[in-house]
Amino acid sequence: MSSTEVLMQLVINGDTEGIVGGVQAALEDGLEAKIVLHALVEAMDRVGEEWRVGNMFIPEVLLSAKAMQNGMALIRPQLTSSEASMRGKVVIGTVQGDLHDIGKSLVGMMIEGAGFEVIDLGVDVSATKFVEAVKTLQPDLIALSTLLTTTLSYMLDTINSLKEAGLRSEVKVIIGGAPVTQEFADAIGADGYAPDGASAVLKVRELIG
Ligand code: B1M
Repeated sequence: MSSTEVLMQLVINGDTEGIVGGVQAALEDGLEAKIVLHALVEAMDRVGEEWRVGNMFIPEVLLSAKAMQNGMALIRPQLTSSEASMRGKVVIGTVQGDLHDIGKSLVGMMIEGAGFEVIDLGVDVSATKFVEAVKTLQPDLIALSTLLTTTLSYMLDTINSLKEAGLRSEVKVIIGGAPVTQEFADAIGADGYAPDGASAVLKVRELIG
């Protein structure tokens, strides 16, 4: 098995401890952090598919998610250290009702790696919390993530709450996550949409870079 296949297998098996040694060994062997990241993301996609067809269950998916996070923690320094000078401030969070953490954290990490200061509000972040964060932290941009179709409406709520607080013109808003589309972003008046981390970096640069 190649080292990326080993990493994928560790995530799929939910081996939360083994992944630490696996990623360390891969990095020591000279594998680039972005290749490691690619393997982790691909493994999580595989987990999603197995879950969708009923071959995996939530406790197993959670272990895989934890393994993925443990692996990501090790490559974080390489992904974020390249351009340390801060080009602008970004607040990121997963919207209310949604507990999915991985994609949002990954996108935040990539934006940070591109030289922006990133403040991660976590998951299940209400519109009120985003508004508070805009008031107190004064970011240039907020980045909203969701993976559930049922929580898409909270993206609109957040934008409406910013308008009601008179803050909409103070901050750019980008949105992303599996069910999000450019059409949806246009419909709710977001400044941008990005399908993945790399596009999110480009969008942030375009809007505030
Ligand atoms: Co959830 N879940 N889940 N889940 N889960 C999905 C999203 C789902 C597609 C699975 C499925 O049915 N096939 C489905 C959503 C269906 C829908 O609404 N359309 C689903 C569901 C239904 C649920 C529950 C409702 C299940 C239940 O309880 N019945 C429940 C909801 C809980 C809640 O949030 N209130 C639930 C729970 C969970 C777990 C807790 C078990 C776990 C999350 C653990 C954690 O995050 N700590 C989990 C997981 C792991 C998944 C899957 C398997 C993987 C998600 C993931 O981490 N992917 C997922 C199926 C899948 O996606 N294949 C699924 C890896 C990650 C790197 O990709 O998050 O897509 P992703 O992020 C990408 C892009 O989307 C984008 O860039 C990222 C990098 O490329 N992106 C952005 C994300 N945010 C962005 C923001 C941006 C720009 C781009 O700018 C701001």
